[in-house]
Amino acid sequence: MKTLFSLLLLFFPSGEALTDVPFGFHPAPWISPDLHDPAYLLARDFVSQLTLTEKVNLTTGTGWEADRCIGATGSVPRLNFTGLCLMDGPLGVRYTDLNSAFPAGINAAATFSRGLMRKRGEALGEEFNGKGIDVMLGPASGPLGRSPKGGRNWEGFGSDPYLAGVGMAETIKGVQDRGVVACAKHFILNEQEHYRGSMDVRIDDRTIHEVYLWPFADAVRAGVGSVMCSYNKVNGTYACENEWIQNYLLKGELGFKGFVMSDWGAQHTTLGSALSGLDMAMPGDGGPPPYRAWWGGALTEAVLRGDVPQWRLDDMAMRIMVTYFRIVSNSTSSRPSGGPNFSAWTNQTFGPLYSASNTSWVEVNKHVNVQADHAEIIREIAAKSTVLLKNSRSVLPLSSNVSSIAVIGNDAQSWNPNSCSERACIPRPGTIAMGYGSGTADFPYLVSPASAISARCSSLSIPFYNTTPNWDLPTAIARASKASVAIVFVAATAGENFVSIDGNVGDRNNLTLWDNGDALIRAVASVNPNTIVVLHTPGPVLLEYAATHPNVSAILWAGFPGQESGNGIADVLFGDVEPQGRSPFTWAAKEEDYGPVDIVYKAEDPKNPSQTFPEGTLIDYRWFAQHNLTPVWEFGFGLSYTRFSYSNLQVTKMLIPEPLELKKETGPAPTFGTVSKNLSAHAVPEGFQRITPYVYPWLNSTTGFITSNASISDFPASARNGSSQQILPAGGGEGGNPELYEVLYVVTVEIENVGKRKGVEIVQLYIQHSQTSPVVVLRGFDEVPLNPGEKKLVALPLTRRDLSNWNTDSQNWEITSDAKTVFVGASSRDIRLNASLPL
Ligand SMILES: *[C@@H]1O[C@H](CO)[C@@H](O)[C@H](O)[C@H]1NC(C)=O
Ligand SMILES: *[C@@H]1O[C@H](CO)[C@@H](O)[C@H](O)[C@H]1NC(C)=O
Ligand SMILES: *[C@@H]1O[C@H](CO)[C@@H](O)[C@H](O)[C@H]1NC(C)=O
Ligand SMILES: *[C@@H]1O[C@H](CO)[C@@H](O)[C@H](O)[C@H]1NC(C)=O
Ligand SMILES: *[C@@H]1O[C@H](CO)[C@@H](O)[C@H](O)[C@H]1NC(C)=O
Ligand SMILES: *[C@@H]1O[C@H](CO)[C@@H](O)[C@H](O)[C@H]1NC(C)=O
Ligand SMILES: *[C@@H]1O[C@H](CO)[C@@H](O)[C@H](O)[C@H]1NC(C)=O
Ligand SMILES: *[C@@H]1O[C@H](CO)[C@@H](O)[C@H](O)[C@H]1NC(C)=O
Ligand SMILES: *[C@@H]1O[C@H](CO)[C@@H](O)[C@H](O)[C@H]1NC(C)=O
Ligand SMILES: *[C@@H]1O[C@H](CO)[C@@H](O)[C@H](O)[C@H]1NC(C)=O
Ligand SMILES: CC(=O)N[C@H]1CO[C@H](CO)[C@@H](O)[C@@H]1O
Ligand SMILES: CC(=O)N[C@H]1CO[C@H](CO)[C@@H](O)[C@@H]1O
Repeated sequence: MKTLFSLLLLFFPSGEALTDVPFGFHPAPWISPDLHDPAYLLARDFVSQLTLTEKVNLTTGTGWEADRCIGATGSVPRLNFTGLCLMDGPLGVRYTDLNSAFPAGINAAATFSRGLMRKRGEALGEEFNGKGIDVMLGPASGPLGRSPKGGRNWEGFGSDPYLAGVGMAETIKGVQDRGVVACAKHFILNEQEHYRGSMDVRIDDRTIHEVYLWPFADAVRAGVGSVMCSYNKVNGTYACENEWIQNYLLKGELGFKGFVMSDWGAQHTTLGSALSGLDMAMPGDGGPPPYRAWWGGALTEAVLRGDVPQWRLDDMAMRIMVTYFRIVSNSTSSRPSGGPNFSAWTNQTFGPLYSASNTSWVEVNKHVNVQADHAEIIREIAAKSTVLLKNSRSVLPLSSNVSSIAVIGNDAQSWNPNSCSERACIPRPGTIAMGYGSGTADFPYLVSPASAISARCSSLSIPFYNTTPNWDLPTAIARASKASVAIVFVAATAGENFVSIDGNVGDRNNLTLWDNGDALIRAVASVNPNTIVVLHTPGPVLLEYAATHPNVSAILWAGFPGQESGNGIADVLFGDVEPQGRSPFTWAAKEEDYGPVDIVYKAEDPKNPSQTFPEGTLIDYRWFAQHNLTPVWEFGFGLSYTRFSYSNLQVTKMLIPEPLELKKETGPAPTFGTVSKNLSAHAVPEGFQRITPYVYPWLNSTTGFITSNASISDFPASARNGSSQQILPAGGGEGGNPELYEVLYVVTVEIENVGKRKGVEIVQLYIQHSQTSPVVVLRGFDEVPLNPGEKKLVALPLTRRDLSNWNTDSQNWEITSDAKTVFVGASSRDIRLNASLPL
């Protein structure tokens, strides 16, 4: 442990060292040979034929805007391998046309429907595949949503790790089933946009395991092909250079077999990134001269110098190619050959193949329509993700007996939603259906609430009025007082820090509505007793006044529903779709109630911003439970148009299978082919025409090395050690030790629809790990459609992992001896039944 301790001191100089780590954080784990896996065999045959520079080409992007995609790797022309095309983002293909704009991840989460999450993933995969894209840069569970104001929370699946893990796994399976590699991002702790490029997040071992790493474990278990390391630092070291999170946690403990790519520009060194487990540098350029890249030619030099062992480079290449052969080239979806059939960098039909060099003008945009029938699933998710937060006097669903309807607010209106780049519009004359930044896509169209509701009204012969004055309250009041029902549409937005709206640099500056929204609600409610509020927001806003206002009869959160926004909300308002959305985050009465999780807007030391997470595992509803705080609406909350009763909770202990015989050691690191020591063999071939400013893998000089190897002394010898390594106790399979996923108990409960309408109940299962804490955590859910009077038995499995806590000493999951209770109910606070677990 002595060498380990000094290693820790070296890399975590001001952090607390772990004790008894059985396996250091070096070397970077390699994928073990799997001779039963056809993808492994194909990759082995392919990589074995590659020269050093060809291998390096696979690991390094060709540079920002060099090719047609957001990211593109080098190619291997000798073997007809065209390289990989990587594109944003998590809700649709960004920077192209004739694509769909799907509901955001936060809406997929709010459906609490594994089936809809999967279908959304499949449809996304079909669109990326149809454009000739190899890697979709999503889904995201980082940020997880520690702070409700986090700019990119809406791209992911809400602030509960269990729900986020399900969202990740279902999306990944859907996308990859359609022949596109998914990318789980951003790994890890990129919880805020302010200072994201330098923020040092200092996090304890238990919190990272039980909260932030959890959804990534589900992603790895689902077979995700790639992971994107994030911009921030973790315990003093940049994420993409961090041997603890990449070598130890991701590749060691979680057994990740795909490749790790850097976020765009998140790589900072040649050796640090290579030896800590990075496999692909994106976008490839941005490093120092002469190569203008941290990898490319600089990595070729590092391998020739021996600073990066051949096995490490070979493992990078294998991880990329196994993934490619497993997911892309084996796809049953027809994939046009020859790379993408669009360019991210121009909307014109003719344009440069090589955008940064403005050369090779061809028909670069084929304008392939990939939308198919995806509008249907988009509309279904838009409706089923709508969370009915309040419905007093049963004002909803609306029916033909309503004598008139007024729609009020900018946020209901039709407009050109693509009129501002990155969806960062101020002022915004129309409805909002996604956030801003790189997690966006261009809308093919956007159905506004006003147009959809107006169409409904005309078919039901209900007089319809529409007004837009967010700032002109007298007009809003005049209109609202004349209608029998007034529907107010209000919004807030959030996004990524490279664009700023109204001073919101990605993260929201406050938790109130934008554009005078609160005043508009109050004005309308002051005169109309059937005021319905619809919210398009990236997360919670402070709405206690509306929740308790007698004239605000209904409140619905519609999130960021995508292109079918208006149809989706109309389906719920008029009762064509039963509301089944449940809030994937907690709505506090006041901001302080969330705990010490505020965004660091102004760092004490702006050059070295750092952040601890003092709340530990207690984010969102867990914090409220621990501190006995009452939220306005809790995590998991959502009303229905009918009512459900819960009965007959039973816990069945399953047979505990024998522990699996795990391999205790890996084999030694394999190498594929040989690397010539002859420097001339790695020079640019004679007569090769460079495309400026492409990043290439070739040596700049054949007489000696140009880059410095000075920093190799920063690394312990273990960083280059390719001999057999111990397998971590919590490891041994994709997603960790396979035993963690064994079902130990099955919880059954009967649900009955005791109302007069059909409806969908979202049954939720929470676990209390220890009686000394009031905190319960989500560990299961199911979507249960029921007709009036119908009753169903629902079975919810509980795995070893679900019942475990992370033990920092043993570095393993452990079911503590504390008594544990199972709670089943309709939200994190609306618990209907409980039972103790027979341990
Ligand atoms: C391709 O997919 C088929 C069907 O799922 C599977 O049997 C086969 O092993 C896969 N091949 C590769 C190279 O992954
Ligand atoms: C590396 O990729 C670039 C860009 O695709 C290509 O021009 C070059 O020939 C490749 N180099 C090797 C060694 O294959
Ligand atoms: C590459 O493609 C060309 C043209 O289709 C073909 O003639 C050649 O055999 C291919 N080479 C390899 C190594 O597959
Ligand atoms: C990271 O820092 C935290 C807080 O200082 C500490 O508790 C934890 O042990 C550190 N992790 C590692 C791997 O050093
Ligand atoms: C392409 O068109 C979209 C939608 O109108 C627009 O948002 C985007 O800025 C355009 N991109 C370029 C490169 O002109
Ligand atoms: C790019 O090339 C085209 C065609 O050669 C030319 O018309 C255009 O001006 C160039 N654009 C820039 C920015 O150099
Ligand atoms: C309309 O009818 C429904 C039942 O169909 C009833 O619940 C609701 O209160 C009525 N609304 C109005 C405004 O009369
Ligand atoms: C909150 O931020 C939004 C957007 O910048 C702004 O419109 C609103 O006025 C702010 N709210 C308050 C109370 O300052
Ligand atoms: C509710 O609306 C009625 C008009 O129908 C109005 O008289 C009353 O003041 C409103 N209540 C509140 C609390 O604003
Ligand atoms: C080194 O490689 C170059 C180019 O491939 C070749 O011409 C030369 O003969 C090689 N030198 C030795 C010593 O093998
Ligand atoms: C590489 C690729 O995706 N090519 C397709 C682009 O779109 C045309 C249709 O216009 C297809 O024929 C290509 O196969
Ligand atoms: C140090 C060195 O040799 N740099 C060369 C690298 O290649 C570029 C372009 O080919 C030359 O301009 C540099 O002199």
